[in-house]
Amino acid sequence: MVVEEKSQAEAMEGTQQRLEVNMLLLGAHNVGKTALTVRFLTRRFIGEYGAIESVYSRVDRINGQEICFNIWDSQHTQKCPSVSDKQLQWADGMILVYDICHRGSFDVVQQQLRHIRRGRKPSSLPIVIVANKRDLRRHRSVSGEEGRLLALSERCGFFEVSAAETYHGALLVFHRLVDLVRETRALRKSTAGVRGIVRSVFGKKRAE
Ligand SMILES: Nc1nc2c(ncn2[C@@H]2O[C@H](COP(=O)(O)OP(=O)(O)OP(=O)(O)O)[C@@H](O)[C@H]2O)c(=O)[nH]1
Ligand SMILES: [Mg+2]
Repeated sequence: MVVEEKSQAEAMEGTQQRLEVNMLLLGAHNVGKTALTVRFLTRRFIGEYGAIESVYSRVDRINGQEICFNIWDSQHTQKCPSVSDKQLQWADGMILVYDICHRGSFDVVQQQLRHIRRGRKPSSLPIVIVANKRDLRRHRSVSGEEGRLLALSERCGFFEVSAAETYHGALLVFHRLVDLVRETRALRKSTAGVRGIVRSVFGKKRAE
Protein backbone atom coordinates (compact mmCIF):
# COMPACT_ATOMS: atom_id res chain seq x y z
CA MET A 1 0.00 0.00 0.00
CA VAL A 2 1.28 3.45 -0.90
CA VAL A 3 0.86 6.16 1.70
CA GLU A 4 0.60 9.63 0.21
CA GLU A 5 -0.32 13.14 1.27
CA LYS A 6 -2.92 15.10 -0.72
CA SER A 7 -1.53 15.97 -4.15
CA GLN A 8 -3.03 17.99 -7.04
CA ALA A 9 -6.83 18.11 -7.10
CA GLU A 10 -7.07 17.07 -10.72
CA ALA A 11 -4.32 16.09 -13.11
CA MET A 12 -4.61 15.88 -16.88
CA GLU A 13 -3.67 12.61 -18.50
CA GLY A 14 -3.87 12.52 -22.27
CA THR A 15 -7.19 13.97 -23.28
CA GLN A 16 -9.05 12.29 -20.40
CA GLN A 17 -9.10 14.22 -17.17
CA ARG A 18 -7.89 12.28 -14.18
CA LEU A 19 -10.12 12.64 -11.15
CA GLU A 20 -8.54 12.80 -7.72
CA VAL A 21 -10.86 12.27 -4.75
CA ASN A 22 -10.02 12.64 -1.06
CA MET A 23 -12.24 10.39 1.04
CA LEU A 24 -12.36 10.44 4.83
CA LEU A 25 -13.67 7.49 6.83
CA LEU A 26 -15.25 8.38 10.17
CA GLY A 27 -17.20 6.51 12.82
CA ALA A 28 -16.87 5.06 16.31
CA HIS A 29 -14.11 2.70 17.44
CA ASN A 30 -14.35 -0.88 16.11
CA VAL A 31 -17.08 -0.30 13.53
CA GLY A 32 -14.92 -1.59 10.67
CA LYS A 33 -13.44 1.53 9.04
CA THR A 34 -10.09 -0.17 8.48
CA ALA A 35 -11.73 -3.44 7.48
CA LEU A 36 -13.72 -1.63 4.76
CA THR A 37 -10.67 0.28 3.56
CA VAL A 38 -8.49 -2.84 3.41
CA ARG A 39 -11.30 -4.75 1.68
CA PHE A 40 -11.53 -2.09 -1.01
CA LEU A 41 -7.76 -1.81 -1.46
CA THR A 42 -6.78 -5.49 -1.34
CA ARG A 43 -10.09 -7.41 -1.71
CA ARG A 44 -9.21 -9.21 1.52
CA PHE A 45 -10.64 -9.35 5.04
CA ILE A 46 -7.80 -9.91 7.48
CA GLY A 47 -9.69 -9.88 10.78
CA GLU A 48 -7.50 -7.81 13.09
CA TYR A 49 -6.09 -4.47 12.05
CA GLY A 50 -4.56 -2.87 15.16
CA ALA A 51 -4.30 0.82 15.86
CA ILE A 52 -3.39 2.33 12.52
CA GLU A 53 -4.40 5.61 10.93
CA SER A 54 -3.20 6.29 7.40
CA VAL A 55 -3.92 7.89 4.08
CA TYR A 56 -3.83 5.27 1.31
CA SER A 57 -3.84 5.86 -2.42
CA ARG A 58 -5.12 3.68 -5.21
CA VAL A 59 -5.66 4.42 -8.89
CA ASP A 60 -8.49 2.71 -10.77
CA ARG A 61 -10.00 3.11 -14.20
CA ILE A 62 -13.79 3.47 -14.11
CA ASN A 63 -15.66 3.77 -17.43
CA GLY A 64 -12.45 4.84 -19.12
CA GLN A 65 -11.61 7.54 -16.60
CA GLU A 66 -8.66 7.32 -14.25
CA ILE A 67 -9.71 7.82 -10.65
CA CYS A 68 -7.21 8.39 -7.85
CA PHE A 69 -8.69 7.40 -4.50
CA ASN A 70 -6.97 9.03 -1.52
CA ILE A 71 -8.47 7.33 1.51
CA TRP A 72 -7.92 8.68 5.02
CA ASP A 73 -8.79 5.85 7.39
CA SER A 74 -9.21 7.75 10.67
CA GLN A 75 -9.03 6.25 14.11
CA HIS A 76 -11.72 7.03 16.64
CA THR A 77 -10.37 8.12 20.03
CA GLN A 78 -12.09 9.36 23.18
CA LYS A 79 -9.69 12.31 23.26
CA CYS A 80 -10.72 13.52 19.83
CA PRO A 81 -14.19 12.06 19.16
CA SER A 82 -15.24 14.55 16.53
CA VAL A 83 -14.09 15.83 13.17
CA SER A 84 -11.06 18.11 13.01
CA ASP A 85 -10.84 21.27 10.88
CA LYS A 86 -7.98 19.66 8.97
CA GLN A 87 -10.17 16.66 8.12
CA LEU A 88 -13.06 18.93 7.09
CA GLN A 89 -10.83 20.93 4.76
CA TRP A 90 -9.07 17.89 3.29
CA ALA A 91 -12.10 15.80 2.41
CA ASP A 92 -13.94 15.91 -0.92
CA GLY A 93 -16.32 13.31 0.46
CA MET A 94 -16.89 11.28 3.61
CA ILE A 95 -17.85 7.75 4.55
CA LEU A 96 -19.53 7.53 7.96
CA VAL A 97 -19.54 4.00 9.33
CA TYR A 98 -21.54 2.41 12.15
CA ASP A 99 -21.93 -1.14 13.42
CA ILE A 100 -25.53 -2.40 13.15
CA CYS A 101 -25.05 -4.28 16.45
CA HIS A 102 -24.00 -1.17 18.41
CA ARG A 103 -26.55 1.59 18.77
CA GLY A 104 -23.88 3.82 20.33
CA SER A 105 -21.98 3.80 17.03
CA PHE A 106 -25.16 4.96 15.22
CA ASP A 107 -25.34 7.86 17.71
CA VAL A 108 -21.71 8.73 16.94
CA VAL A 109 -22.52 8.95 13.21
CA GLN A 110 -25.38 11.35 13.99
CA GLN A 111 -23.11 13.51 16.18
CA GLN A 112 -20.44 13.57 13.50
CA LEU A 113 -23.02 14.50 10.87
CA ARG A 114 -24.16 17.47 12.97
CA HIS A 115 -20.55 18.56 13.41
CA ILE A 116 -19.80 18.23 9.68
CA ARG A 117 -22.93 20.16 8.67
CA ARG A 118 -21.86 23.04 10.92
CA GLY A 119 -18.58 23.26 9.00
CA ARG A 120 -19.57 22.32 5.45
CA LYS A 121 -22.83 22.68 3.49
CA PRO A 122 -24.52 19.44 2.26
CA SER A 123 -24.11 20.72 -1.31
CA SER A 124 -20.34 20.96 -0.88
CA LEU A 125 -19.59 17.69 0.89
CA PRO A 126 -21.05 14.40 -0.32
CA ILE A 127 -21.44 11.71 2.34
CA VAL A 128 -22.14 7.99 2.23
CA ILE A 129 -23.42 6.34 5.42
CA VAL A 130 -22.38 2.71 5.87
CA ALA A 131 -24.11 0.23 8.17
CA ASN A 132 -21.43 -2.43 8.62
CA LYS A 133 -21.34 -6.00 10.01
CA ARG A 134 -24.44 -7.16 8.16
CA ASP A 135 -23.28 -10.75 8.71
CA LEU A 136 -24.09 -10.27 12.44
CA ARG A 137 -27.70 -9.16 11.76
CA ARG A 138 -29.16 -11.63 14.28
CA HIS A 139 -27.60 -9.33 16.96
CA ARG A 140 -28.83 -6.18 15.24
CA SER A 141 -29.73 -3.13 17.37
CA VAL A 142 -30.13 -0.61 14.52
CA SER A 143 -32.71 -1.43 11.85
CA GLY A 144 -32.06 -0.91 8.16
CA GLU A 145 -34.98 1.57 8.07
CA GLU A 146 -33.36 3.79 10.72
CA GLY A 147 -30.15 3.96 8.72
CA ARG A 148 -31.98 4.60 5.47
CA LEU A 149 -34.15 7.32 7.04
CA LEU A 150 -31.13 9.11 8.48
CA ALA A 151 -29.42 9.02 5.09
CA LEU A 152 -32.56 10.29 3.36
CA SER A 153 -33.06 13.17 5.79
CA GLU A 154 -29.39 14.19 5.54
CA ARG A 155 -29.19 13.72 1.76
CA CYS A 156 -26.50 11.04 2.05
CA GLY A 157 -25.93 7.78 0.22
CA PHE A 158 -26.58 4.61 2.21
CA PHE A 159 -25.38 1.00 2.12
CA GLU A 160 -25.70 -1.88 4.53
CA VAL A 161 -22.69 -4.15 4.04
CA SER A 162 -20.41 -6.71 5.60
CA ALA A 163 -16.71 -6.04 5.20
CA ALA A 164 -16.18 -9.55 6.55
CA GLU A 165 -18.34 -11.29 3.95
CA THR A 166 -17.91 -9.54 0.62
CA TYR A 167 -15.70 -7.27 -1.46
CA HIS A 168 -18.69 -6.08 -3.50
CA GLY A 169 -20.21 -3.98 -0.68
CA ALA A 170 -16.97 -2.04 -0.10
CA LEU A 171 -16.62 -1.48 -3.86
CA LEU A 172 -20.17 -0.07 -4.08
CA VAL A 173 -19.52 2.34 -1.19
CA PHE A 174 -16.29 3.82 -2.60
CA HIS A 175 -17.60 4.01 -6.16
CA ARG A 176 -20.84 5.69 -5.05
CA LEU A 177 -18.83 8.36 -3.26
CA VAL A 178 -16.82 9.01 -6.43
CA ASP A 179 -20.11 9.51 -8.32
CA LEU A 180 -21.38 11.93 -5.68
CA VAL A 181 -18.12 13.92 -5.68
CA ARG A 182 -18.23 14.09 -9.48
CA GLU A 183 -21.85 15.37 -9.38
CA THR A 184 -20.96 17.96 -6.72
CA ARG A 185 -18.03 19.29 -8.76
CA ALA A 186 -20.14 19.46 -11.93
CA LEU A 187 -22.84 21.37 -10.05
CA ARG A 188 -20.26 23.77 -8.61
CA LYS A 189 -18.84 24.39 -12.10
CA SER A 190 -22.24 25.09 -13.65
CA THR A 191 -23.20 27.40 -10.75
CA ALA A 192 -19.92 29.28 -11.17
CA GLY A 193 -20.65 29.53 -14.92
CA VAL A 194 -24.10 31.04 -14.33
CA ARG A 195 -22.63 33.48 -11.80
CA GLY A 196 -20.01 34.49 -14.35
CA ILE A 197 -22.68 35.20 -17.01
CA VAL A 198 -24.81 37.20 -14.55
CA ARG A 199 -21.74 39.19 -13.50
CA SER A 200 -20.71 39.95 -17.09
CA VAL A 201 -24.26 41.02 -18.12
CA PHE A 202 -24.92 43.18 -15.07
CA GLY A 203 -21.36 44.47 -14.97
CA LYS A 204 -21.71 45.63 -18.61
CA LYS A 205 -25.04 47.36 -17.96
CA ARG A 206 -23.53 49.24 -15.07
CA ALA A 207 -20.61 50.34 -17.24
CA GLU A 208 -22.91 51.56 -20.05
N1 LIG B 1 -18.32 -9.84 11.91
C1 LIG B 1 -17.74 -8.76 11.37
N2 LIG B 1 -16.69 -8.22 11.95
C2 LIG B 1 -16.14 -7.11 11.37
C3 LIG B 1 -16.64 -6.55 10.18
N3 LIG B 1 -15.89 -5.48 9.87
C4 LIG B 1 -14.95 -5.39 10.82
N4 LIG B 1 -15.08 -6.37 11.73
C5 LIG B 1 -14.29 -6.61 12.93
O1 LIG B 1 -14.46 -5.52 13.83
C6 LIG B 1 -13.26 -5.22 14.50
C7 LIG B 1 -12.88 -3.77 14.29
O2 LIG B 1 -12.59 -3.53 12.93
P1 LIG B 1 -11.67 -2.31 12.47
O3 LIG B 1 -11.72 -2.27 11.00
O4 LIG B 1 -10.34 -2.38 13.12
O5 LIG B 1 -12.49 -1.11 13.14
P2 LIG B 1 -12.16 0.46 13.06
O6 LIG B 1 -13.44 1.17 12.84
O7 LIG B 1 -11.09 0.70 12.06
O8 LIG B 1 -11.67 0.79 14.52
P3 LIG B 1 -10.65 1.99 15.00
O9 LIG B 1 -9.57 2.12 13.96
O10 LIG B 1 -10.13 1.53 16.30
O11 LIG B 1 -11.45 3.24 15.13
C8 LIG B 1 -12.21 -6.21 13.97
O12 LIG B 1 -12.13 -7.28 14.85
C9 LIG B 1 -12.78 -6.67 12.64
O13 LIG B 1 -12.40 -7.97 12.30
C10 LIG B 1 -17.79 -7.17 9.57
O14 LIG B 1 -18.32 -6.77 8.55
N5 LIG B 1 -18.30 -8.26 10.23
MG1 LIG C 1 -9.14 1.46 12.19
